[in-house]
Amino acid sequence: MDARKSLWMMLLLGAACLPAEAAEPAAGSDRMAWFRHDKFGMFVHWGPYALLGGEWKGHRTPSGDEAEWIMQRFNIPVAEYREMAHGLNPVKFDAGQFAKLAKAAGMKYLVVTAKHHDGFAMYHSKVSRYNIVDWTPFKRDIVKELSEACRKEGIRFCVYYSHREDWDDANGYGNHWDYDPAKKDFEKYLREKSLPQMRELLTSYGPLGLIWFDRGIDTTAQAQRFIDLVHELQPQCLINGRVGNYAHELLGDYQNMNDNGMPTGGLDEYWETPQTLNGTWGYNRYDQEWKTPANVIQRMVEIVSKGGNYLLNIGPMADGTIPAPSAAVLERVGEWMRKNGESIYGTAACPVGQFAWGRCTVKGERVYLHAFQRPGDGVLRVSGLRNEVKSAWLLQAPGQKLEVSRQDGVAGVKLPAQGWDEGSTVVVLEVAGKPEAVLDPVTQGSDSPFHLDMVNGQTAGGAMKRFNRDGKFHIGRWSKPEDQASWDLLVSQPGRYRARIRYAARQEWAGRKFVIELGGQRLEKAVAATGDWYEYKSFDLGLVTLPKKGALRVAIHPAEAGKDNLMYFDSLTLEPETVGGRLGRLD
Ligand code: H79
Repeated sequence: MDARKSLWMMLLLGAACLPAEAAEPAAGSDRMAWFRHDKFGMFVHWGPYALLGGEWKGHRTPSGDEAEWIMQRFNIPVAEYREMAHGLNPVKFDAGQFAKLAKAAGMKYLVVTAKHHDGFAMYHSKVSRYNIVDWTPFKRDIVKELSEACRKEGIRFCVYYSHREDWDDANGYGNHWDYDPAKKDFEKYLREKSLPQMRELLTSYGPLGLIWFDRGIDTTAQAQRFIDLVHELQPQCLINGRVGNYAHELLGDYQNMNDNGMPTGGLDEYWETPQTLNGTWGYNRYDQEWKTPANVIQRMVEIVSKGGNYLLNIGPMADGTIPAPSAAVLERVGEWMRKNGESIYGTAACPVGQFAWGRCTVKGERVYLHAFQRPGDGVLRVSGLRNEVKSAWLLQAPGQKLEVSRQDGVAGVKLPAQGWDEGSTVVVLEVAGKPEAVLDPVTQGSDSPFHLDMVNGQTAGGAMKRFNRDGKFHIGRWSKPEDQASWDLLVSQPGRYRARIRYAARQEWAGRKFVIELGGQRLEKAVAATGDWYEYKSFDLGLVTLPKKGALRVAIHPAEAGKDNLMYFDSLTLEPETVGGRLGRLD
């Protein structure tokens, strides 16, 4: 922070020195406690596709393709794929090895593909003979063995179930090469395969931590039948957001980022990112592009620093072996976790944002600084932390206190020359009180607009920073005046500004009044429908005046209480009116 900015910071103290948004998501209850604490899980993608390993009749799947998609990629006829699946015989499979590897890696839950899009069940289903027990010489129930092994090792057992996609079933979704899409009876598929298999999974393998649905489903009513079934049979079991239609209001207990996705800023909801160790989920013998342990550690830290969970995949081979390179990476990550787990488990999102040298997580009255790289002068600078720093030490050397300086609101921690760890070196800051941020106001350059969005805004009341598959992120869930989003601005050019707002609103929400408070001014406008769920549009709100230099608060909220969401807010832009045309961002 330069001197000018820190002067402004002093002026703003009191006005803009807000407590950081609660790092813990507002939604949820005790059902979410384990999910909030555990942070790190193992994903297992395993099915008949492992036998092909990314190759069909001499043709490899193109690079970037995922090996579990091979049936669809080559439009393999059901009869041929089924014939191939008879050969699945993972004689080297040892469920204990999977659970022990997860445990050694510091993972706390395991999610296995009970049925992927190819329609093959990796458990003994009575609904369809197309399963590992009835269809293969192996004749053992993999889901059962894994569930037992996980319980023994203290790993929470969970299943993945592709509830819409089914390339084997004439009425399932996705196979257009064997079956005529026009003749599909999807309702029959739900009634006769998908929902009954879900019932089997919920009644045969003990308590499940969560069900991981994938690919969404066409209607909210269909999704609700799965949700109701889970709630009826296992009310504690969590449901991921992919249970519902991706283009509608998201359902479920938590949201998944896109595969391998990362939010730009903190979200106010529970979330998880699924990632793979190489470029495929199912086993592909040609994909040897493994992430390094350091890279995996940094990805995990980044996700946890933004309040999310990390679900990391292995793709076992057809004989039941876990590919050695993936096991080796996980073991190294586990070594790091054994030493540094305190800075991951049970922590919450970092209230003070991202640093050039790394990230942070918080727990109680501690801030964990994760240094990915050592700054040239060996000093980790932390700006924006409101609390007094009482003491600092390397997580692995608690006896040796580190020197802490404080200048212009920036804390500096002198790193020792020794004790550097792979991926991330963790420094513990013991601070006075719960870690909170002094929020940097949104500043402007010469003639440049203010861009106010979910990353630099603060939510209060019921308003939440949320994920959606289509529009990526927005602020939503606000229905009454206390549900607000706000920004603190530092005006350097007083004058007239054109205000533009960008949001998505459904027909039912049209006409609701919203208020923009801007210094002393109050602008009241009506929400206009923009189209379907996540169709964002920009609206010109006219000219506003930013009367003087210095601090100014902008807030937006519903004018009065109503039953619906006000809008899915994307951003508010304040553009200086200049002679000879507008400057800045144009939509
Ligand atoms: O189970 C894993 C994926 O198979 C599944 N989700 C993760 C957890 C997934 N389902 N759908 N998608 C991912 C997105 C669809 C990607 C596709 Fe493709 C792009 C399908 C066809 C083009 C990737 C590239 C798969 C085949 C080629």
